[in-house]
Amino acid sequence: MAFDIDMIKKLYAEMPAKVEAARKMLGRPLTLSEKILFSHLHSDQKLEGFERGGSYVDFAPDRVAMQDATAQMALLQFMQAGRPKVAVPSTVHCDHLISAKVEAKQDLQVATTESKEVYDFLASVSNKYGLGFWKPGAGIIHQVVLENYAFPGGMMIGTDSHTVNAGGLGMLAIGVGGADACDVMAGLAWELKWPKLIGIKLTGKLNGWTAPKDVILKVAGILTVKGGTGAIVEYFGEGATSMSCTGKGTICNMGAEIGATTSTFGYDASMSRYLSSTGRADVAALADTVAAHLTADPEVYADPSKYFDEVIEIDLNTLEPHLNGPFTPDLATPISKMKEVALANGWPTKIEVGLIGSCTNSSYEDISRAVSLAKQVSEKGLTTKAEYMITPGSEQVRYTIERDGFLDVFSQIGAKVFANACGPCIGMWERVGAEKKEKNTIVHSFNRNFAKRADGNPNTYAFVGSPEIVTALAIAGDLTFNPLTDTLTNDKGEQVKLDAPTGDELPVRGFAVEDAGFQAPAEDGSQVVVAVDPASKRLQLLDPFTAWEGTDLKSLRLLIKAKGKCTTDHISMAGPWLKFRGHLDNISNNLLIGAVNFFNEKTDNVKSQLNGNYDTVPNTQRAYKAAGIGTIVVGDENYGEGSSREHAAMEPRHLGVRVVLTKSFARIHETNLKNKVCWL
Ligand code: MIC
Ligand code: SF4
Repeated sequence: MAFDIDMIKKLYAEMPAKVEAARKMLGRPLTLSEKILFSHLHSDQKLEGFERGGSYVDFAPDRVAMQDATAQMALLQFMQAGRPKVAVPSTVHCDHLISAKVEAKQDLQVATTESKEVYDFLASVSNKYGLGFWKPGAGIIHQVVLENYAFPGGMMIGTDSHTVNAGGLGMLAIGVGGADACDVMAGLAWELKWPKLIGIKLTGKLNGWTAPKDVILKVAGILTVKGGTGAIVEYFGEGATSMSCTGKGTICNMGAEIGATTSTFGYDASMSRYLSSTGRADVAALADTVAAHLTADPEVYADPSKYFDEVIEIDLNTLEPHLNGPFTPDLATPISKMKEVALANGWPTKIEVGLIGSCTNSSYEDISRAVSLAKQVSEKGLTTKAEYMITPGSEQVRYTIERDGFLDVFSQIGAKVFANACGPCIGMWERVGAEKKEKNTIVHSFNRNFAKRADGNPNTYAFVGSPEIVTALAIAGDLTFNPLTDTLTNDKGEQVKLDAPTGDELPVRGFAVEDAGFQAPAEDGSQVVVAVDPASKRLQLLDPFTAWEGTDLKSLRLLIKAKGKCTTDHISMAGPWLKFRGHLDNISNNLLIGAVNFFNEKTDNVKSQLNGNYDTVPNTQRAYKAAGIGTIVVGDENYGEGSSREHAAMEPRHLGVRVVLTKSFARIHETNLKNKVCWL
């Protein structure tokens, strides 16, 4: 049975009347996104014809999810709210703090020792305030949410930009900063600018080497990293309904990379199958009763340009596999053009490592299709040229793929299986030799490939592809290899071709797991004590920021003018810094260390206007702070692209930056900067 089934029942019971009222008020058919938005208006929010991209509207999301790296700050804020319990079902997932070094078991042990203080804190806060707690090793937040909590027509927020993954089950799931999560857990309304709507019609059917990932790689190429800003992307058409539910999740997941508020798909048979196979036939049965409200009105998909602000059509029959990168997820190259493009750009073509998994691409279907390629290595007398690594998305998937013999096949090609956690995707990869900063190429099925993201090496060229393409390229060890047309030389000196991947959408024998890693909270948590050691290096209780003095800001000094891309990874780097996510002062020592100084093209090297000397950004800023001098940070376009981490907004404020001036901001970062944090 599903978690929180009564909440889902209530929502579905009220949905028809709410949808009808909105349809009547607007006097036209509704898109799916509008149906979900209108059925989640906060009780104090008046129903009206909101202006897309203009009106600020109050919502009541159904649930909240937080991962360990962001939950610490969100829960430190929630503890100040004075509530005995969270107001809506909420969960915490321990996935970001586990380094990938040796293999799953050993790495997990290291993490549970090293981060014990943080895990204990998160577990006891969850226990006290009624949040579900998913232990380290249980899996990556977005996979665990998809397997357990996501449901068609629901609205959730999560303190991670890839919360949008749950759109694969027909939700509106939106990434936010911790202060927003704190508001909703405290029973307050959640505000969002009424989004614009982009409709993407998928015609035809995926076939051969092409996978759901290629849809979003293509879309990212069309829309770029900021093309989805302020918009919900709604997918529809025969190509959508013929695709698996987890494939839809992959597409929605990477919608974060085009800046979209979220992405979603209408309820269909693939979602019903997925719900049933993950033990939620009850949710599928309920959804069937309101199925017409869980997708757009038929008129909308028949004439989409009338209802969406922008419509894109993609023919899956002819869609080619893509590889996006390096250094940005929107630089899309079809596999047939890669050779030419790579050589023209001087990208290193030898592939050192292929990595599959992550929250984006670790479904049973993904793994089974990748395994169908790994099997061909011994069948065809090949050897795998690159290293190959797997990070499963959840213990349920890991256990099931082990049972079904997939991990054995992978081990025959020398694969390493890391913990069910973020690992290499977020820089928690202790890659041997990365410190030498050598120019090299990796391919992965994750979602982001900003400089330094996976292994901290600025010279690692990372390309994003489907698990199938990543596996084929790891076997070939060559970025210019096109598995659709090219051959490989086997141990007999023959030319052999890889057969196109095949796999199962869902495990034929069903999912299985021994310990999924869930810990339910205490019925009455009032006696649970949450202790934070004042001497801790990892956790620090929050003090309110000083309020604005009410007068104009004058005589500010320029801390840094950042050149080019300045993502949240540049502003508050992850990897080794993740351990300080619960300690604002300590993590502030990474402030803007990845940003390129416009004037000398260096990172973490700025001129102090106090003494004319060059120093690191945090040192320079701390000196201004000590002298009581406010500063200004200047950025370019789409500043703060990427993550939901509010540290990127809190650190500058904590250290005394008064103004961030840019041509434009990414949505979540803008909200984080403006946010009145709820403990103020
Ligand atoms: C990411 O993929 O960048 C992260 C790490 O999951 C972040 C969250 C964070 O910064 O903690 C995200 O996408 O929001
Ligand atoms: Fe974790 Fe990477 Fe997914 Fe972020 S994108 S949640 S770091 S696996």
